[in-house]
Amino acid sequence: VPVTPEALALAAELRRLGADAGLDAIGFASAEPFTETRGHLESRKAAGLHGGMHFTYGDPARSTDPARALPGARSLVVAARSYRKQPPAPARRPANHGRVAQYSWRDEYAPLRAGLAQLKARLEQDGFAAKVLVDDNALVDRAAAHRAGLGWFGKNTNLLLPGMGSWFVLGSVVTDAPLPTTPESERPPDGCGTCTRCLPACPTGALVAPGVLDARRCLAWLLEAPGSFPIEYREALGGHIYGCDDCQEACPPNRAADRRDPPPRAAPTDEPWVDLVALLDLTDDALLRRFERWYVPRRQARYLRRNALVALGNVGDPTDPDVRRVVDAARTHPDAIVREHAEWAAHRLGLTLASSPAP
Ligand code: B12
Ligand code: SF4
Ligand code: SF4
Repeated sequence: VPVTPEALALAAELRRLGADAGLDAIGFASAEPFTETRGHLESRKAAGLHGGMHFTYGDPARSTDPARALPGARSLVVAARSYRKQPPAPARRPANHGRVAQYSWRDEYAPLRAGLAQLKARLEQDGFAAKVLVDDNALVDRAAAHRAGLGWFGKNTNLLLPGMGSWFVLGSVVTDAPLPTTPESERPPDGCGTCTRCLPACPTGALVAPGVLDARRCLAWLLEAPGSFPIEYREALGGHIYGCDDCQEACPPNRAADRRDPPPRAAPTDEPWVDLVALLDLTDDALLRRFERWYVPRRQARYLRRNALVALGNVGDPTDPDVRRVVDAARTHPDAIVREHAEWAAHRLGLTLASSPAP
């Protein structure tokens, strides 16, 4: 499609608008189906690497075809928004606390969505149809960002932006507007080179080959998956309670970006740590309200308890009477899943049941 001066002017204006709305990088891509990514989704699903995840794996044909989300789709305006922050004090884990991945210290998707909504409104002003898709099962965000020239696929499967690293959330506006797209020759080249640091940095070996993640082992997924937490990965969970950043923290381009351009300080309302004892003390209703922003399997509080018990088993202080109390209480919980993970935690902490008679 020939690029008209109007399309170029509109693209320039969208870039300006996006920058003003706090979007760190913007690129344009054609809305043709992502055939290669569809192949990746289908072959990985066939090999079981999706570990039962639905998301984009539920209907790969749909999630790789933007026209399914917006009939007549021609272009994607793809944006990245940084969520990197310097941890607030204390920088080290407080006693009996679990660790939250940086993308969840606050709602990072809302400001990304708001920025993209401004671009959508500008497109609609010219009579085009437009739809915002952020972390939605209808679009493969990393593949869109890659096609729009925002970055390269790291061996940890994250999309890295040249000079800026991978601490970004990604989203798009899909539109029927004809916009200039980034030609393949202008996309950033692979920036990993010979580095392979992320592969051994994964505590469960979930990066089974460069660029290939086995969700059955990925802690970020296991914390979101229903059922029992696989026993073989419980110790590896350490203190993680939501998400996992290990393969990004090990990544040299992320470290270099932080040195060059130190991130802003976290706000007092950011939540890098969660008090696991306080969590286990909440009622089911209060638990689900308190962690409303998190993806909790089937919105069942039992899974928050399960995760907290495994994390507490790993990082809890067995001499703390409150730790003993919540673990003991969970050992007699009516839910068998909670009981089983409490037994594991008690064993790992070397606790005997307070209420059981002395041998
Ligand atoms: C399902 C999902 C997950 C799953 C599976 C992740 C995965 N790697 O597949 C789980 C729950 C584990 C997960 C975890 C995380 N996720 Co997630 N997740 C998604 C979701 C919903 C779909 C991703 C998807 O379709 N994966 C399918 C596979 C096929 O894609 P892929 O892994 O990206 O694979 C590409 C590479 O493998 C590459 N490739 C293929 N062959 C080869 C070979 C080589 C050598 C190389 C280098 C690459 C390569 O091509 C593939 C694409 O075609 C998206 C949102 C969305 N709608 O897109 C967010 C998304 C990918 N997640 C995101 C984030 C932030 C995370 C976490 C960092 C959160 C956390 N701290 O816990 C972790 C990172 C874990 C990791 N190493 O990927 C961001 C990614 C931001 C970025 N800069 O890349 C997204 C885009 C959400 C968003 N809108 O911002 N996530
Ligand atoms: S998010 Fe954690 S568990 Fe998942 S691949 Fe990265 S390091 Fe491994
Ligand atoms: S750690 Fe190295 S190999 Fe892994 S994504 Fe970062 S640069 Fe690429």
